Amino acid sequence: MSSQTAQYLELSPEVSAARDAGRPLVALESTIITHGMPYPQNAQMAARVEDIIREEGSVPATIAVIDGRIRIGLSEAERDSLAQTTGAMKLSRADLAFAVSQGRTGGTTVAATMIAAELAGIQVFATGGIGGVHKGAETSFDISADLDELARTPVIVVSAGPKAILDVEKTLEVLETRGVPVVGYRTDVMPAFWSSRSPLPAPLRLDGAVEIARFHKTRQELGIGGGMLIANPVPQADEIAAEIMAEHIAIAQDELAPKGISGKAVTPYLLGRILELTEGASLKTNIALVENNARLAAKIAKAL
Ligand code: PSU
Ligand code: MN
Repeated sequence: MSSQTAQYLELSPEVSAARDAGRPLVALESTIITHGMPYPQNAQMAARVEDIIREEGSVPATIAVIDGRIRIGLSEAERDSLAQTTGAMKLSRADLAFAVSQGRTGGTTVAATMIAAELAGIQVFATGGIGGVHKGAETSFDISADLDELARTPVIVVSAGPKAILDVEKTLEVLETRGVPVVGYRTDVMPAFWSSRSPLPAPLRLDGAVEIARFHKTRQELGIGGGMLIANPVPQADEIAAEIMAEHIAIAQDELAPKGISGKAVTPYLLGRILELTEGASLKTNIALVENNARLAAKIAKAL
């Protein structure tokens, strides 16, 4: 990392020591904390996910922008305070540097977390679900910057698939066009975030962390840039059936236009509304799938 870049990054003592010792690191995002879940479940989820990564023998690095500093690894107090911050920005590639230059605080989306992870030399990142092509994108043009980031930044993103609020079929088409491998973990079909299965085939399949690490290494050695998306199904014990979720998603989706909700507000609105419609069940499943992704990401980091 150049000193020009380093001046903006602040590594926690735990992350810094892990880097010096060459220990495996796993990045975690923070938009899921600031915009994806309510308090206090967001804070509890963020703490638990870090513990899971430590239990698996890797070191967690929760990434966020706090008062204009790109923070790689947060203390418990900082994480908890971020979880209660109202008015945090939702940062992607377009506005990460804006927040830094203006001394602002924000949660980093998948795209912004990938950028920061790469700057810090972290190759694996666990989240819930990535952003993608929204339903109705043919008129709204709403396609998440997460997809372009996967195409350009060499980080492995472990997810439960694109969020099921999206047009998953179109999301897969864009990922293919941009040259992003989508790997089903121990599955031939794409998971659907809250549900373990969708009708769509997974483009590729691997059954172990070592195989995923080998695939990533091979891509790098061949000079094929960019990241990859791992689609890790939510454990069946925690899933909600896709047919049930489809009804809730349709209700929430139909409220967007009348309420004038667009742009960055779409995903947080849909997740919040679906939480209400499922009386909290969607949040329980969301937490379970993030934990499941953290466990796999820690294993991949070790394998690398
Ligand atoms: N995974 C979750 N909940 C979330 C997100 C991921 O379980 O809230 C966040 C990620 O930060 C992702 C963002 O990058 O949602 C997508 O937002 P958009 O659709 O506006 O690009
Ligand atoms: Mn969008």
